[in-house]
Amino acid sequence: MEKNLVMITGATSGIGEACARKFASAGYNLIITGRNLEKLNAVKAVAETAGAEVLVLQFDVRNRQDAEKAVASLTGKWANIDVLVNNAGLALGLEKEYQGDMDDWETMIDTNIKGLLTMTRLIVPGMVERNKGHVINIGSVAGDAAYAGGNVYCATKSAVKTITDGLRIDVAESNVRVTNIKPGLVETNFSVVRFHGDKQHADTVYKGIKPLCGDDIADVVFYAASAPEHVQIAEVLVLATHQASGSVICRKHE
Ligand code: NDP
Ligand code: 8X3
Repeated sequence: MEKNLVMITGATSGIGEACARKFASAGYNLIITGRNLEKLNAVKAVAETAGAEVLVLQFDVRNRQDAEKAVASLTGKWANIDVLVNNAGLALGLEKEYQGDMDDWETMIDTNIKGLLTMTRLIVPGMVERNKGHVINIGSVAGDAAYAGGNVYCATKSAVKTITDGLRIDVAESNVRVTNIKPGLVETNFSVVRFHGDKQHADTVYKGIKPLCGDDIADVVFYAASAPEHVQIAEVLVLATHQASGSVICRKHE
C-alpha cells in the first residue's frame, strides 16, 4: 500500500524537525523543506533510518518564485501531498511597538503570514482536486492575545488563526481538513532567533518553568493528522502546565 505523504516546512529545527521524526516513525514518506541544506540532509538521514522515503526541497518560504519552482518540480508519488505542516516561522525582537525594528517586522510578516499563504496556495488546489488532504498550521498562543513586546509577532500568529479559519470555510465542501495548533513556550531555537543569537537571553525565557519540547508539539500535530477522516481537529492550544496564557507564566517550577 502507498504510504501517506507529509510536507513539512522549516524542518531543519525545533518543532518542524520533531514532526519529521514523528511522521517518519509513524510510516509516512516526507517532503522536508527549509533553507539550510546541510541540516535538511541530516534530518533526512534520521527519517530514512526510521523507514521513510524523504525528498529534500531547499528554499526560503519568503521567495515565492523559488517556492513555486520547488512545488512544480514534484512529480509522481511526490506530487500528491496528504498533509501540509506549515511550520516555518519566527519571532524577531521583543521591543515595544513604537521602538521595534521595521526590518524585523517585515521578516516576520513575510515568513509567518506570506510564506504560509504561498505554501497553502501552492499545495491546497491538489488536495481539493483529489478531495483529500490536511493542512496543519503552526499558530501560537501569541495569536490569542498580545503580550508585552509581542506586538507584531502576535499579530502574525493572529493572522495565522484567521487564515486557518478562512481556509477551513473555503474547503468545507471537500474532505480537506484544516487545523491550527497553537503552542505556548516550546524550548527550541525560537528564542535564540528572537534575540538575534543571544543564547543567554534566550535561556531566561524558560527559567523557572518546564517548557514544552518540539516532540510534545509533534505528538499533537500527528494526533490531528491521524484522527478518523470525519474528525477535524480545528484548533488546539498546547501550554506547559505552569503557563496559563501568553503573558501568565508561573516561574516557580523547574
Ligand atoms: P526554530 O527556530 O527551532 O525553527 C524554526 C524553523 O523555521 C527552522 O527550521 C527555520 O529554518 C525555519 N524558517 C524560518 N524562517 C524561514 C524561511 N524564511 N524559510 C524557510 N524556513 C524558515 O523554532 P520553532 O521550531 O519553535 O518554530 C517553529 C514554528 O513554531 C514557528 O512558526 C513558530 O512561530 C512556532 N511557535 C513556536 C513556539 C515556541 O515557543 N518555540 C511557540 C508557538 C509557536 P532556518 O534554520 O533556516 O532559520
Ligand atoms: C511562541 C510562543 O509565547 O513566546 O509563539 O510567543 S511565545
